[in-house]
Amino acid sequence: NKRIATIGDAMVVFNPSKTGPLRFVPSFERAVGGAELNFAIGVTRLDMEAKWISCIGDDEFGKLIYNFARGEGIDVSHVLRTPHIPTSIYFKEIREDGAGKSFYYRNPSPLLELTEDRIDESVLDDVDLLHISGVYLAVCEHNIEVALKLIALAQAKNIPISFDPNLRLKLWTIEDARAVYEKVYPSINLLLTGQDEFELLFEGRTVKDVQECYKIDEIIVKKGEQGATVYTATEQYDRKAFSIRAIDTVGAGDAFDAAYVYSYLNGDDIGERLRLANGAGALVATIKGDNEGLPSLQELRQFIGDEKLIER
Ligand code: ADP
Ligand code: KDG
Repeated sequence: NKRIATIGDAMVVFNPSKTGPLRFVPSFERAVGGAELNFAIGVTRLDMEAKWISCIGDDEFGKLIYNFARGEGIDVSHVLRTPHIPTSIYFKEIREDGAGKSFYYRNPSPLLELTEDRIDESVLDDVDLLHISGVYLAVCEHNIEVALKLIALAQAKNIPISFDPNLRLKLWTIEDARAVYEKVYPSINLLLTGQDEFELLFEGRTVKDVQECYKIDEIIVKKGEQGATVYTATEQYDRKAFSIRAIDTVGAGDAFDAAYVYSYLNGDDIGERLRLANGAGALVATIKGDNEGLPSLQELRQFIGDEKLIER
């Protein structure tokens, strides 16, 4: 089985019991989220293996996240615990159209304790791909050093690297994000980005220009209900989204990334990767929660029409 590694914060998520401004929401349902953990769950559900590197609080919520990740079958052997910093949490507001707004309580994050010297040199020894996301880079200043160390380890082993900028302007400024991402782009093979995010980050530069500048093999642009486009040095592939009623789109991008990376490691062609990725993104958007809708391989194949669905 192929194996990916990723690093990042996880949070207890409080999903609102109804849509609209948070101050009018009387109750919440507790769940678990975090972009990188969502990604790890996504690839694990698709029958690959995932190693999630992290640090969580040594508290009740940390135990919940740890058990949750283990329950999903994720390799948690590189998850540290700290008694000094509480596990991160966030509250979600959901609009009528399924779009989400986040209210974070994650500063400081337990990742403050996961310094570069605590990263085991052998952590990528058995790994086929390293996935980095911008949320991780935003959460603590030293995370960029840790990420660059992992990136260097991956490069030394010829392991491909995927990167999702996952821009969170509640965590840092666009200027800071741009400056940090600049250090990451030259090392990556796959850039998985949202369309608006691309425009914000690259201020009018074309995909071709960005691709040539940083020598990125594939730039994958996610376009919500419009689907997605992949740009290689010579070709462009467009695929429409699946038609669904979106309930909660938070996590759709992580699902897309997970399915794309799964299919990439599986050796599928780009059209097939896009079909699976659009399918996984759509499925997550149909269910409340950041990762609850992440499909198994069979559910994904049924949804995209490769297998017949028998309900009863
Ligand atoms: P990000 O969160 O990274 O910006 P998007 O919102 O573009 O990601 O969603 C990621 C992918 O999930 C899309 O490219 C698409 O495949 C799928 N998706 C998201 N929203 C919808 C929707 N409303 N209808 C169908 N597919 C969707
Ligand atoms: O991509 C989904 C994530 O946004 C969500 O699970 C929470 O990591 C998160 C964040 O910082 O927004």
